[in-house]
Amino acid sequence: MKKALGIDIGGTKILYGVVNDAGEIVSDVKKTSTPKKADEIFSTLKNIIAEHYNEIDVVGLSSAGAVNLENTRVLSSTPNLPDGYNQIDFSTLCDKKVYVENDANCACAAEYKNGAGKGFNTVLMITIGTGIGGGVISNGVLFRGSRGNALEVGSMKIFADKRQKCTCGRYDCWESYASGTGLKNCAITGAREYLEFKASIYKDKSPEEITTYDITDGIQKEDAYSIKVFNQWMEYMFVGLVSLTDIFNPDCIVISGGMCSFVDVEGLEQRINAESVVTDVKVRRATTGNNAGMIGAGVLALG
Ligand code: BMX
Repeated sequence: MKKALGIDIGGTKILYGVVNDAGEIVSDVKKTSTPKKADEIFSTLKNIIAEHYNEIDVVGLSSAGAVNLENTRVLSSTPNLPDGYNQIDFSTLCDKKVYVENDANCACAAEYKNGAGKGFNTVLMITIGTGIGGGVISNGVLFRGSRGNALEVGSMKIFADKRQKCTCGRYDCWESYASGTGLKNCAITGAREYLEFKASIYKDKSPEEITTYDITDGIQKEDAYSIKVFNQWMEYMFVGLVSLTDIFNPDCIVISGGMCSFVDVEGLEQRINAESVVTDVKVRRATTGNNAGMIGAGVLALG
C-alpha cells in the first residue's frame, strides 16, 4: 500500500503525518507553529519532509487559498497569507511528487474517503472557520473548475447592494456573513439593530468587542440578543447552502471547520430538503476533525 506524507499548513500551526490510500493515519501526528514568513514556511516544510522521506511515496499539502491547476502553487494573496506565499513553487520541495490542494478540497477528500461522507455518491463539503471554503466530490472525482479554483464558495455574493465589506476588500461575500468572522459581524450589526441588545448581558460591551464565544455562551444563558444573532447567522448559512444544493445536487453535505460544532445540522437538513428543488439530502457534521486537511492532502496526492 502506497503512503503519503500529509501536511496541513494552517494559519497558526502546521500538522503532519503519514496517510495511506484508505485515508488512515499510520504514524504519529505532529505539529509545529507556522512561521510568519514565506521563506521560513518553505524551509520548515523541507525539514518535515526530510524527517519522513524514506517511509513515503508522495507528499500532499493542504493550504488555504485558491490553488493552480497543476497543484504546485497557491494563487490567492488574501491578507490571511504571508507575503511571497503565492511565489512558492511547492513542487521544488523534494524530488518525490509534491501535490498542493486547497484546504476545503482536502477536507472534502478526507470526509469522502473515510469520514461523514463515506459511501455517498456526491459530497458537498463546507468548512466554516475564519472564512468559508468548499469542495465537491462526485463519483470519486474532485470538481476543480477550469483553472483549479472551483468552490471558492466563501467569495460568492449574497447581496447586490454593497452592505458589508469583506476582509478580501470586496463586498457581501458569503463568508463575511456566515463564517466565524460572519458571526462576529452579525453580533455587531445586531447590537445596532436589535432592541434585545439593550437588555442583553453584553449591553455594556462595545459591539466590536463581542466575540463568537460570547454569542455561543450567551445562547446557553438564554440571552435574547445572542439567540437572535445566532439565528441570523444560521439564516445566512442556510441561504448559501440551499443555493449550493440546487447547483450541485449532493446526496450529502458535510459541515467541517472550527465553527462546525455550533451549526444546527439537523435544522439545516430539514430546511434544505423543504426548500431546495433537490430531494433526499443528508447534512452531517465532519468526523475527521483537525486531521481533515492532512488526511485529504495525503489521499489526493496518492490519487
Ligand atoms: C477563504 C479562502 C479559501 C479557504 C477558506 C477557508 C484564502 C486564503 N482562503 O475563503 O481558499 O478555503 O477561506 O479557510 O483565500 P479557513 O482558513 O477559514 O478555514
